[in-house]
Amino acid sequence: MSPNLLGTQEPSNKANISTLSMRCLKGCVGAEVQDIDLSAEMPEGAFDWLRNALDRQALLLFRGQSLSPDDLIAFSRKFGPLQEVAQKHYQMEGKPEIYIIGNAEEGGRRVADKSVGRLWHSDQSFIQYPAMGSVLYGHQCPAEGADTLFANMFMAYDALPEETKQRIEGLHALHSFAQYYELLRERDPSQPPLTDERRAAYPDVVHPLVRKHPRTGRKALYVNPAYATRIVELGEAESRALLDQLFEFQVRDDFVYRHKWREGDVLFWQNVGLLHKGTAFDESRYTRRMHRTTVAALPDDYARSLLETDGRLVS
Ligand SMILES: O=C(O)CCC(=O)C(=O)O
Ligand SMILES: [Fe+2]
Repeated sequence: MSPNLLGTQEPSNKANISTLSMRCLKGCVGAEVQDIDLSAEMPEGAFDWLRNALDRQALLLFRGQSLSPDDLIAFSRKFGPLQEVAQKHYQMEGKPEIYIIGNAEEGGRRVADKSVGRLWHSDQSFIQYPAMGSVLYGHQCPAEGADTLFANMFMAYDALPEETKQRIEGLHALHSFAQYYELLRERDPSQPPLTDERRAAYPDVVHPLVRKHPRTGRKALYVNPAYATRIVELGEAESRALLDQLFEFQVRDDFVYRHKWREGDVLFWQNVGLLHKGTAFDESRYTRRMHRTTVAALPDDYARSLLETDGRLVS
């Protein structure tokens, strides 16, 4: 029996991908994919099936996985080249593709980033060409706390009043790594001040408030409170008011799924259509160790994600 699809009756490793199935997670904010072992070679057709599912569902959950760092890298790489993250400090030794998140220590030294992702955000919206998606693997998970919240921005966009949809089409927000870093330091004073070098490496960038998925064409509300600082076309007060309104709207309960981690869970999300944030846990009682990879966007994806009405030229 093929090791690729647990429970399949297929005699060869060209398992029939119709055995893959999905079930909605809370009102289809995301979906759980069943009967697949991500450490095994993928059966024919499974990659396209998964890619398609990710494009449409924005968040995929796979439970019961057992992934070595190399397995995680190999699985993630099927979806695009992997990127290193800005926080070089917490890359896995010898495997810079893996970013370690949590409070785990090795030899008395903390090797995991414990303050990342605690505000609603879309990964890498502070750079011009944000990554396509991220894969997060629960290697060691606290028995309570440390849930991750996900908000579906396709659903949020669809639910906006028609008048707001019209108002925001054609508007752009400034996204700032420096602002995020300051917010982070307010929460975790052990973070060193932002160096001039890092500030220069991540200058503010501009993204439209509405992007569409580069393959499905579905529109998403693309803004988040961690990085977006102001709307470039509006005056300060108007910009603040609209941002606050959107920030509140976009994380309404209808669009949010709370994931309670079990060891062996893998979550794969795409960044155009999803916001997420981590939550606290009792660090004196529990160890958390998550392994994350970051899948780069294909070169033309950003251009394809702009609305036809967006007047900007993208090189
Ligand atoms: O810690 C978490 O649950 C979320 C971390 C996060 O934001 C990420 O992996 O991109
Ligand atoms: Fe994140």
